Amino acid sequence: MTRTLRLLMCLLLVTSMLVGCSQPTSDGGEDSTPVELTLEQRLEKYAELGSSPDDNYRTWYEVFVYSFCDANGDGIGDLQGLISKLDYIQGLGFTGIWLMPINPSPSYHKYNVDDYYEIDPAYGTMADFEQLISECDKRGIKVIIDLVVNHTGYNHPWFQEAADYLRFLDIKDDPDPAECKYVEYYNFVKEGEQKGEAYRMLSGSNYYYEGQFTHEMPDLNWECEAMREDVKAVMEFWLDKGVAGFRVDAAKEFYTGAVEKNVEVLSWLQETATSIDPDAYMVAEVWENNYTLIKSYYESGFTSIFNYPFGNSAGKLMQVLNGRGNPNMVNTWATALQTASGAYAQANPDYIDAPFLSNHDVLRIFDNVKGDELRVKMAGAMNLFMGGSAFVYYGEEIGMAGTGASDDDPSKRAPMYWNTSNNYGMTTPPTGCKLPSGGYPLGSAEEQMEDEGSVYNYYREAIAIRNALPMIARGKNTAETALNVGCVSAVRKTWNDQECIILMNIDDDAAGAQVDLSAYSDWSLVATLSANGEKVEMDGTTLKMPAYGIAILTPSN
Ligand SMILES: [Ca+2]
Ligand SMILES: [Ca+2]
Repeated sequence: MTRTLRLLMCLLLVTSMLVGCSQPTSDGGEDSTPVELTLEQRLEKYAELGSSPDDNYRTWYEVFVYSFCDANGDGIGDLQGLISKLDYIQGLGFTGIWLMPINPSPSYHKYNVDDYYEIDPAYGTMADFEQLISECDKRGIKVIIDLVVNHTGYNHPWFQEAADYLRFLDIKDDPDPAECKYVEYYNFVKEGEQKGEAYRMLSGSNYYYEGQFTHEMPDLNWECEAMREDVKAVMEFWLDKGVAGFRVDAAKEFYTGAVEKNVEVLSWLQETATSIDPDAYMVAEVWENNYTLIKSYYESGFTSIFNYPFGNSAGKLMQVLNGRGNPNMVNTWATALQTASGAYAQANPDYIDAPFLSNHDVLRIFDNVKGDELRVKMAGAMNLFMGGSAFVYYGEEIGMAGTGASDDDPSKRAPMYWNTSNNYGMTTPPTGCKLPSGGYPLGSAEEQMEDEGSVYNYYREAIAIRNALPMIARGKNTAETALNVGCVSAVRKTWNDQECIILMNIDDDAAGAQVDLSAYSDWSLVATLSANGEKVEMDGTTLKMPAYGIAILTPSN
């Protein structure tokens, strides 16, 4: 069969399917026996359904380079390894990559930066980074990098110069920034002076310095204008290299315990970034579980703040998902989404939500749902359909197992499970990392790519739907309470003149998931997503959803 003929037949199939599922009020006519589409045909269908603008509402993939893919065989992931996996990332539909720190650092995680202008030699060279950006450009993928400026590394020349200066300073003299400007870059206090919490002794001196996280991470002083100018120069450097923006680390700790001052720093970072590149995308880590606090931080005008109140093991998403079978819990999903996103928009009308399920600091989704594949998938779709710029932590798209109860950081940053043979590309676990005692029940990336029912392919389809219907990411969320039936939760998304309604059966049972759509006769079923392979179907005016089934309606033309 020629390629053209195959394409034509595929188009015919797609067209017949689109007709077949276009009317929720089907009365059993000629379309009552819909043609079953393969995954590839469904993806084709979604690609034709619509597309998303090239803006900052993207689907981001968080990569820990160390554990992602090793190209040169030394066991440590590197930029060339990442480049070799760009087709994989693009194949899933991602349009953005967030790189955890790539600057030189003595630690495996690299959150203690010793040089903001270089690439850690274990990861590669600046030429590798430039190649990465150019390869991403070809694939429509933007790259943001971690901007770690609550603190530097202990070995950073700014800190070392300041430390040496203080060590040789006569005990009766006060530090003079004219002699060493870096003494103002950090928060030093003299022995005997009042100091806050988390101050650490500077060896060989009479001084202490603030180090909120560890002694290897001295906190920067945001009162210091010269320090801010240096941070601006760092941002200029990387935006000039072609990064699309920054993920701002530990924004709650710029001034620990002082929200208003942190908000001011975020405003400054946002304004500085957009003064360099008007399209720069900024997302901040503010680890607060209360949405009203996140709202306070949005008053900075910052574009995106990770939605901790919904993500993470304690977040709303996990509460609702693990409250399955309990309509009272499930029915809070849509209203909570409406309330939180409404509050964020009130604080910053231009905000872009930044939902996530997990990241390098928290347990993997597999652990949070005790390895239940259906809930791994459902969590993925709930995250991707919340709206905003959705973030996916590497390995989440294959439901990679973590170590369960083990709460240490290295175990949350385990090698990406590419294949069962543990050879090409697989990295060596960081020191202290415990691998899952039960192995990887959902399989490797390679295995899952061959299986239409895998978590991997579920993610592909969910992201394809998200990309096809731009109002999913960009729309205002409203609870469609009339359709909150049993454990079905319904959210309406409104963006310009486009709308959709997303219905989710957040339950491991199909019995309660029959939704009467007779009042929605001018809406059409345009997309469905099944976690267990059973179909989401219209039966007359009744929408029937399997366990963890999802249906999306748009107004009929
Ligand atoms: Ca390597
Ligand atoms: Ca700080």
